[in-house]
Amino acid sequence: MSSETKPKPAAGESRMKAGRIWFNGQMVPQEEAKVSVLTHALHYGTSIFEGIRAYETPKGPAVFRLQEHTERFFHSAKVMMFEMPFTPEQINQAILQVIRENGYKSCYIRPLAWMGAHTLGVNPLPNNPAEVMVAAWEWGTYLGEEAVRKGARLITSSWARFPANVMPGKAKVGGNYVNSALARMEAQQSGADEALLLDKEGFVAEGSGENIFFLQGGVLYVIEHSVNLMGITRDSVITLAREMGYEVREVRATRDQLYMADEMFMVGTAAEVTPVSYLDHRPIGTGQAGEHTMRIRAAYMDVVQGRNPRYESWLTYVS
Ligand code: PPE
Repeated sequence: MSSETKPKPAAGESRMKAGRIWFNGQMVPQEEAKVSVLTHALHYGTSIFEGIRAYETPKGPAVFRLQEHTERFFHSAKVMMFEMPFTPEQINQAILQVIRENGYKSCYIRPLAWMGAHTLGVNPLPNNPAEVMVAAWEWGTYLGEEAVRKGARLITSSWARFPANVMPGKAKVGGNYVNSALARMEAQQSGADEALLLDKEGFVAEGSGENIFFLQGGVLYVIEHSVNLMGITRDSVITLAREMGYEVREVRATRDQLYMADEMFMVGTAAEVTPVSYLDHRPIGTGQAGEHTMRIRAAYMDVVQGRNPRYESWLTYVS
């Protein structure tokens, strides 16, 4: 169905199903987790967030790399000078409580902190301390099952990834995601699954919500941190691939280098490990999901789903 013929929800109609939400310290039904239209973050993008997944494992649901995500959440808060009214340990407990109370076996978890509705005007600080919530919902594959099986089709966005002296790209700030949303809409409207963003010099930066890897001559290359988010999945995949025997090199790459790659894939909490089959209408390798990519994906899924005892320390069991 094209976007024109899809029935549109009325403004304010709830489509998301997140069950019970931890809202400033209280568990409340989704319908009650509401904010004012004068919320500073709604006007100026002054929010910070995390994206975390919990997976079904043989020992019950487990959160993947909870400590690292909570640490990044508080680092983002520091960048934005948010006073956090809760400790990292309280946020960890809130996350586990949300999963438990909603009875999820696996889910995507979204902690969010934002500048509230005390005053408007661009200076956010009168709105401290920040408000905080943790919601979770069931979220399947990020770019669809077909992208996982056959590889995603990407186009290079006409929107560049913002430079480091424009926006804090290492922090997960709500406002940063206007850049991602513009790129993602452009890709989707052009019939692609996802956008590749270049930095202002024209080198490969990242996807709208994923870090980029490619294989060439048996070596696994990963795009250097540069202006990109320091992805936790990226870090996990580098560790796993090295253990699997791959030589992993961090590089600054150009888009034509990707056209010449044997394989390419994207990684992120939501996207997990997603093969890329086409970039800018050119097949990557054979134009299918790469063989090494799928091995790395399988290794990643084994770890997150608790089938690899070596990486138990990356899992926090819910009960
Ligand atoms: N870059 C960007 C810009 C980004 O948003 C993400 C996560 C990554 C890289 C990968 O980071 P990590 O999840 O730590 O491996 N994108 C999140 C948002 C997805 C969304 O649509 O919302 C995510 O994957 O949770």
